[in-house]
Amino acid sequence: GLEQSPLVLPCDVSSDAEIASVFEKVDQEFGGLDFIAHGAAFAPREELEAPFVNTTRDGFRVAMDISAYSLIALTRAAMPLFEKRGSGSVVTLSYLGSQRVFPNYNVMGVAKAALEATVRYLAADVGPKGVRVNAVSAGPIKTLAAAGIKGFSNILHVYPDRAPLRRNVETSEVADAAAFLLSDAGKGITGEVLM
Ligand code: 0WE
Repeated sequence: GLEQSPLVLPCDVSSDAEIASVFEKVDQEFGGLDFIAHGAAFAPREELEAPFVNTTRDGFRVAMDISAYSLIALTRAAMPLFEKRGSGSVVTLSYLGSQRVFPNYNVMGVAKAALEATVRYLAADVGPKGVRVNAVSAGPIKTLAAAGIKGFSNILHVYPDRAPLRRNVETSEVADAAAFLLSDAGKGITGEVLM
């Protein structure tokens, strides 16, 4: 069963060929798909440290490709598998830097704004096929990727002073929100960004 041998596959989300290959293997193994949890994001490190006005054309392109376009590409590739199950649900991860300015978040904020708009356009497009698309906008989490980013640890320290619950979010709380949206508990919710 799945617990004994989960299917773990690498996937460069900037490659349509690798995306196609992943869903081909999922189809072979399971004959359909219930949901996607999308958590891919990347901006070249320099873009998170240099002044925003110095954002490079290539840094912008890479951030948008990996962090926003990949949701469209993965959802498209999953549609035939969702249709085999009669419905599907997609959740992606965003951050409030899409709506407000956070020091150093820079081009990632622009990419998250594009990602959240992508959630709404995808939701409208695939909704008639029974597929829902939502985002969870998590607070800052001390991950390996975040460690060492200029300004990140300051943000982590400011949230407990200002957030309504006076603390940072836990990873399990982000997972619970995603599980809600992915499951039938959220079956009437689409095109939403859940804080
Ligand atoms: O979305 C993010 C970070 C995603 C991210 C992280 C890295 C680090 C390593 C994207 N690209 C890269 N590129 C790398 O080379 N967050 C919500 C976490 C985060 O990152 C920040 C934050 C917060 C919060 C960067 C600056 C300021 C605040």
